[in-house]
Amino acid sequence: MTLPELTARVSQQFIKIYGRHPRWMAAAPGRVNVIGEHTDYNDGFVLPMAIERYAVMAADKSADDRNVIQVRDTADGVEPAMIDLSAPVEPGMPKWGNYPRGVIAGFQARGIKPGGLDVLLHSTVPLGGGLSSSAALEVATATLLEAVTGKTIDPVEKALLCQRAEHEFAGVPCGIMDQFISVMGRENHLLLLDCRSRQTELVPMNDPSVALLIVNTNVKHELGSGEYAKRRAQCETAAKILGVASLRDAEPEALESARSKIDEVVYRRARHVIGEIERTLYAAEGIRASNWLTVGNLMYASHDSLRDDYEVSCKELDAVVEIAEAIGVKGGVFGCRMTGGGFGGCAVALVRTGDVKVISEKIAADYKRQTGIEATFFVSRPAAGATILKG
Ligand code: GAF
Repeated sequence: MTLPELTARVSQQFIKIYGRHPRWMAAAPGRVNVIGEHTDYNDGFVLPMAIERYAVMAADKSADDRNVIQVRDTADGVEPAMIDLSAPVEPGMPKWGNYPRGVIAGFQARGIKPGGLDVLLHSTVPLGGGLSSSAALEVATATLLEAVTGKTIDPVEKALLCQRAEHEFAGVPCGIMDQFISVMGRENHLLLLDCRSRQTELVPMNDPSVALLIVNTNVKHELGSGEYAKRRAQCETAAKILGVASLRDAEPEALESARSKIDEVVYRRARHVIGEIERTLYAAEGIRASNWLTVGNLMYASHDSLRDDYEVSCKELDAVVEIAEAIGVKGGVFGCRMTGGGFGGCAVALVRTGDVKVISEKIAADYKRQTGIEATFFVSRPAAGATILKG
């Protein structure tokens, strides 16, 4: 469904649920990371793109003038989040409401007061798919509040406000990639983001002969499980031992010379990060030059490193990548890797556009045979970042 179609549909649903037209609407996309995984919180580089899957929010002033933001979800059986603005906003139940809560608290902290609202949320970003459904929800909330209050926040500040919501209200010590791309995505471009300087460079990705095929293993990924925080801590330990501010500053040779002083697991974590930062820069060069073989090989190398050194893959993601690799360039696959935090969720494959259907069918059949699970597939062009749709 295109964004205008989605907008019309959510507007209709708002009318059905609240009995009047929405006055404001906003959307923010999910993302797929082409390469640069677990590098953002190490001050490294990432290369994501926004996808044509969105969290859409529609709103009107609260019907009964209460100082409460009520957020309903269009999905059946989801408990609404009631966010009372008469006291400082804090984490609470239902848990999903902590994403909008955290963003509203961020606006309050800046002295921006949205007042009571009736809000409807509809998201087409698969939940737990590693495609940043939570960042899309945070950024959609922030964009909606910008529309409601007429106060625009600088894009970098806005992404950081949403990241803080995730840290403080959802308890996930994430990096800055997901919120940045959801705010700053551009149609037909990947975003090369330097997570240290926060400088961004748009990398054109508009060659119609290739496509990014997203394969959802339909194994849910959970970042709150503690493994993510553990990886972050291991990276900090490695940086400390190497005497650098972050792994961005570590040379591969320095890591090798220090190997005997470093715990074996911590050593492998650092090896992934240092290698991945380098691969990301090479991949950006490859994309600029439409050198799809090189980009594809870097994607495979990234996956191997995430599986063996960083240990954030799972057997289902490995199965998808192995099937894709077996199809090979002859069958139209240049490269494939897990994408996002890991432990389930999606893989992303760089494929020849004309072969998308055959490749999807082959992966679906072999994956089902190996795991008993139905995978789901979609292709997305690089999409634009968050936008005010109405108001
Ligand atoms: C998750 C986090 F939210 C990101 O900040 C990033 O670290 C990613 O995992 C791994 O690259 O999506």
